Amino acid sequence: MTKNEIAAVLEEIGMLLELEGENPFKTRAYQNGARALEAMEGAEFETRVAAGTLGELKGFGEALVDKITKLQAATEPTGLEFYAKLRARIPDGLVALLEVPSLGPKKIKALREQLGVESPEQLEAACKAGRVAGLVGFGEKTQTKLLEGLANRAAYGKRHLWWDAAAVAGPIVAGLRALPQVRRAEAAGSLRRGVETVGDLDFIVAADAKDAGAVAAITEWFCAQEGVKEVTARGETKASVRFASGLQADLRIVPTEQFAFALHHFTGSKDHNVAMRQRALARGLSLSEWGLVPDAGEGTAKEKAERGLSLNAETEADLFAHLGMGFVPPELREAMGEIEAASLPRLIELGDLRGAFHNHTTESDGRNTLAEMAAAAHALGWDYLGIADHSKASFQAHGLDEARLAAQVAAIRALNASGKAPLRIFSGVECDILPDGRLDYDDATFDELGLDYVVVSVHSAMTQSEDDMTRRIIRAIEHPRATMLGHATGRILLRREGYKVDLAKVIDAAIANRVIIELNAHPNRLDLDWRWWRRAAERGLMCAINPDAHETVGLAHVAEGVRVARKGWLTREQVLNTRDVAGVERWFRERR
Ligand code: DGT
Ligand code: CA
Ligand code: CA
Ligand code: ZN
Repeated sequence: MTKNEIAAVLEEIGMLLELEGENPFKTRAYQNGARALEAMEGAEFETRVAAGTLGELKGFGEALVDKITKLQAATEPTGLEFYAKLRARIPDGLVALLEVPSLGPKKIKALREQLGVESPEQLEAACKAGRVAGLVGFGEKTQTKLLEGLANRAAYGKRHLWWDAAAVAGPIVAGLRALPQVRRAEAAGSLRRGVETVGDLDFIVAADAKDAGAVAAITEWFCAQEGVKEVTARGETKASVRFASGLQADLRIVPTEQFAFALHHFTGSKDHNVAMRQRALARGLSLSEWGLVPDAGEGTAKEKAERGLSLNAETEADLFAHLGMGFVPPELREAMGEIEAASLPRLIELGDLRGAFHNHTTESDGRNTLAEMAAAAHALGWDYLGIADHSKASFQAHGLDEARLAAQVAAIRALNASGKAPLRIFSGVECDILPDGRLDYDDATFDELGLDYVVVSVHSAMTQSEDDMTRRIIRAIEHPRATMLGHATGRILLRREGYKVDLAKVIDAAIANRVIIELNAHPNRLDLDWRWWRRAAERGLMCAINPDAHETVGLAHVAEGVRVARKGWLTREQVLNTRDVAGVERWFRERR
């Protein structure tokens, strides 16, 4: 372990001992030791540990030196038996309490001894019952503050759906670009890479670095953004803020000539950056957020860049070109082959979509009528809209029985024939896959209905074993009427894991049966996950990017589906809803 990692462990040991009621001299020794380590030069630390002379320094008693030496040789804190045992003795909930703002070891100890509180949940209950206010040293005010702290802890610890984060980031980028002092501005980080959940926002801005007034004005504007609840850090060229939702955002202002390098660095991913740096080193270059400088010679990369030794990069494309690469779209920067690839595919774009298949109306659990959905799809410039309401087993979603579905199919047919439909409507259904893998309508019904297509989805018995679930889904895929599989794992991001299923087998079955797997574009699904798509599509799996819209505004979610499809290296040829009406009709016909 490194010096700073060891310091963090000592700090933690101090707190854990204090939780246990150990005497303050002992606990303070660990905390002082941590601080002394942090202040020490890395080289001196290495030398002293190797030579066994750490104990010569003031404050480093024998017991402390022994622990530091053991931690230095270990790869993780539990390599130190003393730590492992200490940590095992203390309930996780108690350790979690240390994260609650304004709660230290002393107060936690009092809460535990007097109220039996051993977790944040128990603390919340005790506060709500008014039992905390009565304790000596607490009071009404502290109780209120603790409740606030608990709520914040839940919100701040959280990641955020990409769609929600993008809604916050969009206006900020636009606002930054509109400032007279700003030359260029972009959102970087996981948001720019299109990752399904986002930890925090990262904004990179180019400005005249020598103009301190300009830099201050940009920071000022950023910190005054609507919804900012707290400015958590503020320097000359950096600032961090926290919004009421708990979402945090970092701003970095760089000189214009560094912009492409900073944008690339803070877009990440970390693994992509590491691989890019290696590629640069192989060419005698050092790549960093400051520039691309010769590796040889005196000074750090930053100093070299400041001395004007960096290659020029107006754009990220220039940066990649210096390393003998074409532009790598941000969505691909996950160190999953994008650096080694001789050439990258032309990825699908939002403008390639001409319609979508999995959408609901008021007939089942949608909030808009068929006519309203059709008008909204037309407004998006689409050529067609597929309607797939729920089937009867999804009774909680007002699933359609045979008669209602037949009526809907007839209505759609009439609308198409009338010439009054703003675009072509395809009639489908989202048919439940029953627990044993049968579909929710019998074959005779399917024959009579004459649907254009069938989406098959799991909505019940989600706790089946992996074997059962895999067999169940494959049986549905093998049904001659199945056109596509809906939300392949049923996951709800940040809320629910997907059901247990052998996706490799499901994908094989889909390919073998020419069944499409959808990329459900709802911001909290994004299922099938992007990590599966590249391999699967290469082997012949067809994708459909489906918004699973339950109201007109939901149709726009396809934009996120396209981003995620790009992360999965998908081209327009691999996505059915880039085809025109005739192309889609042909696919459906060949499937039946
Ligand atoms: P997030 O915020 O958790 O969703 O994920 P990111 O990717 O936005 O990560 P973040 O905000 O911590 O940092 C933004 C980018 O900055 C990250 O993708 C790569 C770069 N970066 C940050 N820390 C490091 C690091 O220690 N090494 C390298 N090579 N790059 C880093
Ligand atoms: Ca981030
Ligand atoms: Ca960040
Ligand atoms: Zn569904």
